[in-house]
Amino acid sequence: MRKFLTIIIIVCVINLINLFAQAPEDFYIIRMDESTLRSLITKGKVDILMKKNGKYYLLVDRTEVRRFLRKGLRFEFAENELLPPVSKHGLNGAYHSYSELERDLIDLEKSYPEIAKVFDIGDSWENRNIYAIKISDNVEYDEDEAEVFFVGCHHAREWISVEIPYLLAHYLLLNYTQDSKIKWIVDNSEIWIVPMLNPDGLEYSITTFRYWRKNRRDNGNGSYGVDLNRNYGYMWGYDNIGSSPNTFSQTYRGPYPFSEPETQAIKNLFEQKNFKVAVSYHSYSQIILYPWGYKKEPSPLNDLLEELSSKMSELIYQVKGNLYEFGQGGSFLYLTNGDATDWFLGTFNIPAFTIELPPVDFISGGFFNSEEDIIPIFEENLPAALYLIEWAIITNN
Ligand code: 0X9
Ligand code: CA
Ligand code: ZN
Repeated sequence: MRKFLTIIIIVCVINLINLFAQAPEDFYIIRMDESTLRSLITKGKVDILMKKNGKYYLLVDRTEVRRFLRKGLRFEFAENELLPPVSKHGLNGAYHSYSELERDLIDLEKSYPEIAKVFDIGDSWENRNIYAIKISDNVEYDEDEAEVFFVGCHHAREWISVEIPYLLAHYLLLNYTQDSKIKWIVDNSEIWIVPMLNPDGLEYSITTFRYWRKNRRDNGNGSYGVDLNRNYGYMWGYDNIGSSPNTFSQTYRGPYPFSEPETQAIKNLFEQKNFKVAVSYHSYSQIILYPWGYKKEPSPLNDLLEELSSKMSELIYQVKGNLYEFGQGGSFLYLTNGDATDWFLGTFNIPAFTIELPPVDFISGGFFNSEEDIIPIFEENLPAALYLIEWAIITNN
């Protein structure tokens, strides 16, 4: 009897250690087979990281672990089996870390002082700068030209979403003098690009926990982070399906709208400018989404959004034959409230898009894109980005 008790205690202790030591703070990677996963799927609710050797890897928080244990689901903790791909170039390889982005943006400004200017539009919780680069002729002046907006990295682990807007800036500057179409675009618009909205989260995903999604607010109860893409002020907290009031949740919406310095920075910029169109890059899924996210009914701009995304999808397809499907976020993917694009459209009445970059699913890599994929993904997205800027210029006149 004594022996039996001891064994039970040891098993409990091991489980407790697993619970608290597998991942930093409140997240765990667990592994399960397909039938277990099927019994659990309620659309959009499980965070599947990838499939490997026939098993599914999920990112779950503490409350979910408890729930699964109570339900008697069969799963194992699997933290150590999913390490980030090793790279020769540095901590996050060919992807930009915070300081690499800072360096490269400042380099761009130095190389193209007439048409590029870097702005520090706000500070993160951990005091990193949130950088915007403005690209236009007479860049020092706020001219009466179509203003357009591109942002990446609301979500820390979506590393590819930093590279696409960064490379867009790079491409426009590099080709300004060589390519008359690019010169026309740059001369007639003011292009604002924020490649890394969530520098704290990004750094945390590089150094500590690859699957980190939120920012790094200390919620004061042992949990960290607000989902920046649930913190915007339009229909914020509309329901608990599209965002969560629970600080431990991956989609925690924050204590109030724009509670985060990162979303504040975007709010301030939008209040000073007069943006005509906005794009927010994410990964993964290879789809183009537009508002509403908070409900399934179409927005007043639905026809325009439909037209622009179908054109973008076509332009992307023409580059390498990759199909980006498109549709309204709330009906095509899942419901979200307080996301950036709902706020852009709901507050400023402009077309706004979430572009979920490749890969298409978790079986093809999920949040991991190999370094070799960065340039091809940029190349296929470039014509769509240019098309939106041109559209903004033409409709501005
Ligand atoms: O959930 C999100 O914030 C975005 N997807 S991600 O996997 N990158 O986190 C999608 C936001 C788009 N809006 C809706 N689907 N409603
Ligand atoms: Ca200008
Ligand atoms: Zn995202």
